[in-house]
Amino acid sequence: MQRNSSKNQVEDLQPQIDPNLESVEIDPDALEVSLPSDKSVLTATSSSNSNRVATRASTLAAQKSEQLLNTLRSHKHERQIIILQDFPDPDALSSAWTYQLIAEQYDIKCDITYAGTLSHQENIALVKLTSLPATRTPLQSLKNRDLSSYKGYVLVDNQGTTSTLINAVQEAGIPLIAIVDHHNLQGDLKSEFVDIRPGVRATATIFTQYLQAGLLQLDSSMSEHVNCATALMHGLHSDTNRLMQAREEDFMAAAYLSRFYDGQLLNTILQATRSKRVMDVIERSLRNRIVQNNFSIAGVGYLRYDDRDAIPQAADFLVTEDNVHTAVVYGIVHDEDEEELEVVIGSLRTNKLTLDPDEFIKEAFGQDSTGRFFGGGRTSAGGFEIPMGFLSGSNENSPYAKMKWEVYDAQIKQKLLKLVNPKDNLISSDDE
Ligand SMILES: [Mn+2]
Repeated sequence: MQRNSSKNQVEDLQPQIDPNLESVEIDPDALEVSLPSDKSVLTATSSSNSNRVATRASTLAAQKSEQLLNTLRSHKHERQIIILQDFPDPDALSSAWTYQLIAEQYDIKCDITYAGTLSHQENIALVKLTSLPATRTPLQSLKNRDLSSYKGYVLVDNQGTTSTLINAVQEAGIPLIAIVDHHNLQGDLKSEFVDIRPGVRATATIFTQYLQAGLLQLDSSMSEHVNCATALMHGLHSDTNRLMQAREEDFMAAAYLSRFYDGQLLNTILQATRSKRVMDVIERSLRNRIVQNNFSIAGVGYLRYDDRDAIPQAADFLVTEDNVHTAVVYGIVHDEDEEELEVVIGSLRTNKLTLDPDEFIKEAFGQDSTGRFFGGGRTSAGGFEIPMGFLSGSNENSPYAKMKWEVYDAQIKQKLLKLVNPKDNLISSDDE
């Protein structure tokens, strides 16, 4: 703890004004609010526990903001690539955008990219309505591209385990500059800047704290800033189940964003409707589900890549059944662009406070031969991806495709039911 240096931190946070750049100025008032003075630290010591926790959290946020600022300063005029999970959600998209806007002040140009699709109707609406600058780059086209212009890559709302682009970027020798996430630690990637805070409910909260620390002065007369604040609000909302699982920090972030975001725009984004194909997958999950010990488990068979997000939506729906606290939905997703690419994708949703989705999924499916887990999670939600490798494709032979599904379906159920069955007592027993 370097609390005694907090005053210096405030000074350090003042960027050197680069005459070539316009808006690098940081508001010292904004800094004062988030950086605890020595006095407030003293007060916290003698006050309640929760205050101390809050102080520690805001000290951490301030320290991280300062570190990020220093990192950006040392990479001025460079080009970076921000890699999101293959199927980015609003939290990832809005956080990446915020990083891009912050970095722009140091003449760092960032391309935001992901390999999969924006399959959730709300995500498509978010990107379209806010003009969010993220583009899809399938693995093959990234490999074909000259990546030498990128002097660094950045991971936001993921730690590389949910992106198929990561290996290509690493093989191109691009260094990892920053990683900002709120999922549990997934591995030991070496990065210049690391801010991984599993206690925070949304990466959007972390980025809002950077804004509050003065890394970027939002201006409500600029539509780009208003749209970005709206996107962050959406990210925060969706990762906290409409704030129902939000903690103090998330509420504080939402309060700050409320000064800038466009409520009407957010409402329009949230009103995006479901496609028929998503409805069909939800219907299949209802038909195929088995309920045991308050777990609802459903395999939905084959899905097109574009409909991948129907899986978490089906899990969201199944968990609303009376007497169900946890739902797991999975299916085989095939990419029509890249014929042979098939992957089992699953989603977990839980209302059970004592069930840790990250632990549950790691326990259920274990690791691959390189030690990488097939999935993980955060509070109340988790997911997994199991590549099908040699068994991918050849589905034009329908008895073969059926057989393949049955094998995967049986294997996944087997692994899940081992944990669901209380006799094995593998899930930490609490109230049972
Ligand atoms: Mn998130």
